[in-house]
Order: sequence, then structure tokens, then C-alpha cells
Amino acid sequence: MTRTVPNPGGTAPAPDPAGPQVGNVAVADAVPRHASTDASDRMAELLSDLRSVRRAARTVTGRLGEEAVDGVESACKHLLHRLDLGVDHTVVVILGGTGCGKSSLFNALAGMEFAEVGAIRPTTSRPAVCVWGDGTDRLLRWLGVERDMWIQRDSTLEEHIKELRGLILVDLPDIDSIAPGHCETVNELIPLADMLVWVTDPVKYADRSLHARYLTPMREHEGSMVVVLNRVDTLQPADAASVLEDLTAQLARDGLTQAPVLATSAVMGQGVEELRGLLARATRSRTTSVLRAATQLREVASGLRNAVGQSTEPIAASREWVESAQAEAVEALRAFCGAAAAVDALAAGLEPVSVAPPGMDQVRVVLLTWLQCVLDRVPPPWGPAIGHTLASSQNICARLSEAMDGVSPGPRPSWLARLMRRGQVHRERSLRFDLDVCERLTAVVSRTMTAPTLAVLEDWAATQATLGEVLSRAQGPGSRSAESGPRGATGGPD
Ligand SMILES: Nc1nc2c(ncn2[C@@H]2O[C@H](COP(=O)(O)OP(=O)(O)O)[C@@H](O)[C@H]2O)c(=O)[nH]1
Ligand SMILES: [Mg+2]
Repeated sequence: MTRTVPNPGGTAPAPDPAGPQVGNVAVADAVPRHASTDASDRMAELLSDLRSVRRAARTVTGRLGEEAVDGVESACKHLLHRLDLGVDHTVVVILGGTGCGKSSLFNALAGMEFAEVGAIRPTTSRPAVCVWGDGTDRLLRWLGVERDMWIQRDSTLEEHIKELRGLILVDLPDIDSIAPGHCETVNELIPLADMLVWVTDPVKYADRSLHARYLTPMREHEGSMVVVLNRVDTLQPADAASVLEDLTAQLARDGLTQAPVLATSAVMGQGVEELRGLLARATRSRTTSVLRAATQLREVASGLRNAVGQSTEPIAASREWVESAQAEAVEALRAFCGAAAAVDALAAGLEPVSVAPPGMDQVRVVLLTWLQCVLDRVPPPWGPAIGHTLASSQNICARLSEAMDGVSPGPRPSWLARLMRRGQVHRERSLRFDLDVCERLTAVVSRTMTAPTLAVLEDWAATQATLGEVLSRAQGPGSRSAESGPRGATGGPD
């Protein structure tokens, strides 16, 4: 009574030939302690993506301010912290509504009565943890589990204990608990879990709190989820099949089409072995934590990309319109400083010409026209970001005065040259003068307006490219979803 579970392929780790150690006990069994090539490749890819997202966030912060990247750095640090704690252990949380049998399933998997089971609800108020193997202290501290709430299963002899080595199973309070603090505890632990086992039962499987508050918003993480319909012993087999079908249809409406759905009875033992096998494979694959972290990072990258805004044109096109904005600005300044009239006068052989640097009001007009052009072309918040990097009108005025200092058409041509070459000599002089003025104006506009604008646009394009790469890699040929569908992120039923 299980939704078909595909082979995720390539996730099975290679055994460690050196005979790895847990504490001082050799673990030469089916549970390899070193990452397989697949696991280390995925880890390397994830670390590189993490670096990229942090770099993108830093670039954006430099341009748009802290608020634009709110939470990105802390989310990345959280993921790095989890990865730093190692992939040898897999944190699986059991969660769901009151009385569905979470604690009973926990005990059935643990093979002992450790979690409090109760007819009076809600019973579980603090997370109870069962650890298979050792070396988990740092992880348990990170999870915030109190010492009296965890128990260790360690044996090199008992098969069912050996196969779960590396598993950290957490029994959580109820997601629909009315008791204060229970929901908060659950919500705090969800981001820390490598895998989530959602437990429901024939009475509660359509509950809004489960579907609307948790499953639908978390559908992107379905690759790290398992859904369990517990208490099937309370139904006739035919009814159990139809409830399971109904639940599967509801999950599809939530956006979950790949997560395994199991039917269990914690008290009768039905489906418990299947669930145990699934957890064993997820733990053994040693990619479960990496894949969950990758999904979390994808969510962060996607949020950042939305905040940053998507470009509608390539950077080359942006360069083109910035160049033409520069030409317009130079033309306006040329007119404001009297150069356009002076050039005409010189061409007509008139003297003297007077050219003065543009005034503050004129520079302001040029700056505002520039900004309007920017705001028309780039989405918020990049327009204001460019505005902040442009030089002030005072600064531009000062630079223009400096640049225009000493500009002159040069000495008047001799009477002989005028006589011999007629109007040609005036045209040449006027053109030379015009070129000199335009070069001086262009140098100032380029430094104070064009270069800062392009620098921001290039940062924007680079940020988008970086985030696009991270997000497309997540869907590319090497990704979990492309290999085996999101279900592979459980690490794998194989
Ligand atoms: N018939 C039946 N009863 C169950 C099953 N699982 C749990 N229960 C009972 O349901 C009640 C609540 O169980 P508990 O594990 O505390 O649920 P939790 O609140 O989800 O942790 C207890 O009386 C259990 O004995 C099951 O699979 N079948
Ligand atoms: Mg409980």
C-alpha cells in the first residue's frame, strides 16, 4: 500500500575499504562512513552554489542595502553550519496532528517505548530523540535537544539497529496543538531536519492545518518528505485503499506528486518495516542532508532573484542605451556651455567666441534627464541604486569647470590662409574646437554618470547570472529532480 518509489540511481555509497571507525568500533558493515563520489560531488556543488549565493547577496547589499537581502546571509550560514556538522548523520523528524500516532511510530521504529504515547492529548510536549550510532553530540546540541530527551541505540550485532546507523529520529509535538509553545517547537525544528515524515490518520488526513499550513507551502521540499497514513488497522482493507487514494489525490492538489506515501499501523506493525527501510536507505545514502540543504538554498536563491528583479535585456543592450544617453548628455552640455553657438560662429569666420562651463541648474537638468532615462529602463530598486552612485550636480559642475578651463579655438588663421583656402579654414577650425569641447565634456560625463551607471548594471547582470546558474543547476541534468524526481531527495529509496 505504497506509492511507487523509484530507484534514485547513483546515490548508493561505495563501501569504505579502509574499514572506517565510529568511536573505537570498526563499522565494516553495510553502512559506509565515507561519502560516495556522488555524495562528495553533490556536496562540492552545493558549497560552490552557497558561495555564489553569498557573493550575489553581498553585491546586492552593496547596491541596494541590507533590507534587500534580509535573511540570505543567515540562511546561508545556517546551511553551512548544518553541512559542517557532517553528512554521517541524518536528522529525520516525525510530525503531524495530535493523536495520529507519531510517538507510537517513533517507538515502533526505535524498538522501545521511549516517547510518551497518550490517549490524553496533546501528549508530546518536548522533542524526543533516538540516535542510532554515536558521534552525534554536536548535532544534538545544534538541534537543541535536552539530554534527558535522547536515547542511543548502538549495537554491532542487532541487524535492525545496524541498518539505521547514522539516523537521528525526532518525535515532535503536534502541529495542531493548542498547548502553548508546541507549534513553535515544531516550526523551529522543521528547517533543521534533513527529512520530514508527516504522519496522519484516517480521521485527520484532510485537515487544513496539515495541508494549507505545511504541505502546500513546503511543496518544493517534497523530495525530503514522506507521508504516512497511520492507524490503517482501524479500517477495512478496501476502505484503507480508498483513504490512501484520497490522501494521494489531496497531496497532488497540494503540489506533492513524488513524496512516498506509506500506510502503517504503529500498534500492529503494518508498514513499519517499509518505513524503517526507507529511513535506512535515506541515512545510508549520506546525501539526504545535502539534498535538503540544496533545496533550502534554491529557495533562498529564488527569493533573492525575485528581490533583485529580472533583467529584460542583455547587458550589451544596456551598454548601448547608456552610450546613447551619454551622447545626449554631452549634446545638452555642449549647448548649455555655448559651444554649439561658438562652433557655428567659428564656421562662419566670426570672432571672438565665448564658451563658459554650464551652470548648476543646467547640470541638474542633464542629471534629471539621465535619471529619467534610467528609471524608464531598469526595474525598481535598481533605478534609485543608480541614482545614488551618480556624482552630485555640484561635483559635476566643478569637474566641468576644470575640464573647460583654457578651452579655446586657437589663434585666428592668417589672412593668407583665409585668402587661399576660403571657407575651408574656418570649417576646420570650428570642427577642431568642437571636437576639443566634446572630448572634455565626454570625459566628465563618462566619469560621473556613464561609468557609475554601467558599474551598477554590470553588478545587476552578474547577480542575475549567478543566481540563474544556481537555479538552473538545481534543475539541470546533474540535479536530483532530473535524475529521479524530487523523491530522490529523501536520499533514497533504492
Ligand atoms: N489502532 C491504532 N492506534 C494507534 C496507532 N498508533 C497510535 N495509536 C494510538 O493512538 C493514541 C495516540 O498515539 P500517539 O502515538 O501518542 O499519537 P501522537 O499524538 O501523534 O504522538 C494512543 O492511544 C496510541 O496507542 C495505530 O496505528 N493504530
Ligand atoms: Mg506524540
